[in-house]
Amino acid sequence: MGQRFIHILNGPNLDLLGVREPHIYGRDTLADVEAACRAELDGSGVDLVFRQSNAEHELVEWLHDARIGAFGIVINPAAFSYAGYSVLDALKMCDCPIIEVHMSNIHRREEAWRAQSIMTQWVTGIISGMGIDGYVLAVRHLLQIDRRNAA
Ligand code: CA2
Repeated sequence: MGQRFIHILNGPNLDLLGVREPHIYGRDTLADVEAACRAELDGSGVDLVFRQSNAEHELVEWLHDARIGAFGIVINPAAFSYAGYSVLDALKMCDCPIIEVHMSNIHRREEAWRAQSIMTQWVTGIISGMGIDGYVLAVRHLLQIDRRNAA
């Protein structure tokens, strides 16, 4: 069997995780998220591609990469969740399980628009409100699906 990958993609402003609004998003940085996901994958034989961009077209390109190489995708589209139709189209081209993660509970935020992710209609599952644990839980779930499929 060749190399096997989970792709974790992060949208705009998430590079400031741990720096801005810690009361909502916590004090962990995106590097901490990546480390926690790598720890979860340790010994599984699965590799991680972990990326963040503030540019919509980069997420589209990375989803094209994931379409070929990934057996699972975790995506926090951040503000692209609400109007990133090119990201949604690219997600629709991926056949593997896709987990949408939001660190905050988007249904419990002051701004009602945060609850209206256009990605949710397409993704396999959504985790929201569990902080950075949401990423780790998503990775664990994808590994579980993969093990079941292999059995
Ligand atoms: O809860 C999440 O993970 C979000 O996807 C984060 C997005 C926000 O637009 C979504 O409504 C919910 C990005 C928040 C703004 O970027 C920041 C990142 C880190 C710290 C402060 C702001």
